[in-house]
Amino acid sequence: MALIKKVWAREILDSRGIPTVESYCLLDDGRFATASVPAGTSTGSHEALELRDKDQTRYFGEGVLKAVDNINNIIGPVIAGMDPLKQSQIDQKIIETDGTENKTRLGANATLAVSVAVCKVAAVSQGKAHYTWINELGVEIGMAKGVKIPTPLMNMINGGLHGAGNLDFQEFWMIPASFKKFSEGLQMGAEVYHSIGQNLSRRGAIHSVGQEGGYAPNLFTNADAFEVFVESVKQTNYSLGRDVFLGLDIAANSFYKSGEYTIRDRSSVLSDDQLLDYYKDLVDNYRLAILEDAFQEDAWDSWKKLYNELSGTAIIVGDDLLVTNPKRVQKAISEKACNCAVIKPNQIGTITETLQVVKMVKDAGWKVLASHRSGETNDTFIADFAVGIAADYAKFGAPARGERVSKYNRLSAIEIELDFFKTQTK
Ligand code: 2PG
Ligand code: MG
Repeated sequence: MALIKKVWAREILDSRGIPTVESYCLLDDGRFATASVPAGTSTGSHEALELRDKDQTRYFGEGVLKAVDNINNIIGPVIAGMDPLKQSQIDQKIIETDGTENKTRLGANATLAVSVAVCKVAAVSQGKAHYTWINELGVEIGMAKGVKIPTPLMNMINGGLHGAGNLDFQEFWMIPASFKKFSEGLQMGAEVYHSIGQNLSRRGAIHSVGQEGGYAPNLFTNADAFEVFVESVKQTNYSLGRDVFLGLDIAANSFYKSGEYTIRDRSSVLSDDQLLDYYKDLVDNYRLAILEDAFQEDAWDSWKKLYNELSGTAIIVGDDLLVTNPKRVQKAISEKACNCAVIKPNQIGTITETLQVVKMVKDAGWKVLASHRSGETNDTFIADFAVGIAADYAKFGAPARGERVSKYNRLSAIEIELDFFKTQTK
């Protein structure tokens, strides 16, 4: 079996024009794989550390040369000679070499770039698809065998830290429901996306796009964005509440300050209870099916209340609350704070740790939502990862912009591949 010969890295740019890490893993039989890591804009404060140079003479301090250096001079030499099929041993070695709770020595951007490159090269060297190998790694730690194409949550309107500054909620998703094949769901998303674009043009609402390719319109309130959404769906062949549903990543951290939430739909600031009442109205009025990060990341009591009152009607998702961290996920399971977890490998820093969190989430009977970041590259690994862990949902942004559609298109390719193999085994 081929062993790891050399690992190296370089600094590249992500979709926001901000540096990120790309790594390269070479085996002694000449096979290799590269991996690049995404980065968040609205990051949770409990995420593993993304190491930035803070050298103000380069990229306003956002360079990642230290992380690159950590791969070239620390992680690479430590895992050279190891068997790439031993993902958990390699990740364990990286975790021990880092030796900190939150990857503060090496940087989660360095550790994940290597962990993913190893995972990919292991798949390549066995002639397996990435998603197949990821599923096998999951089975190794006790997850069920079997892959699945997730339902896409397509981000049509961008606000919050991803938008142009005039909507508080970060992501307004269209969730296809009446599709049989993933490719049909994707088509529904693209059609609704164009309908929203035309609608915004008619209203004269500026519709440049935000960080994830959704429109970043010039509207007055968050409720206006819902109205545009509803009208736009009516102009397609689909009906809201039957063919498509709406969902939100509220990313409430971004409009929370000192115990209060400020949104432009209300003239005065809102307490947690008032915000919860507002959400109840939204769920009733707009058929909201999924709500992510409805409260700020440490408001555990409000999360529990939200779960109690709305989990019968909508799926309650934690992202900044959970940050793909086993301790926070365990707490949320015991305290009944949500019933779906966003899974972002770069929030924790290795593939093995991410899989362990996925297992924990599934064992609790929760839904799994595999997610990209707002700062992306054209690496499509997260699409394979979503299929390999049999995620229920995946969000890769709008059905537009290269770094977003590359992942949706990868899901369509996997669908064709899976159909082909199904017919072969009949
Ligand atoms: C989120 C993500 C991805 P960011 O909040 O869920 O959509 O945004 O990567 O900026 O944290
Ligand atoms: Mg989020």
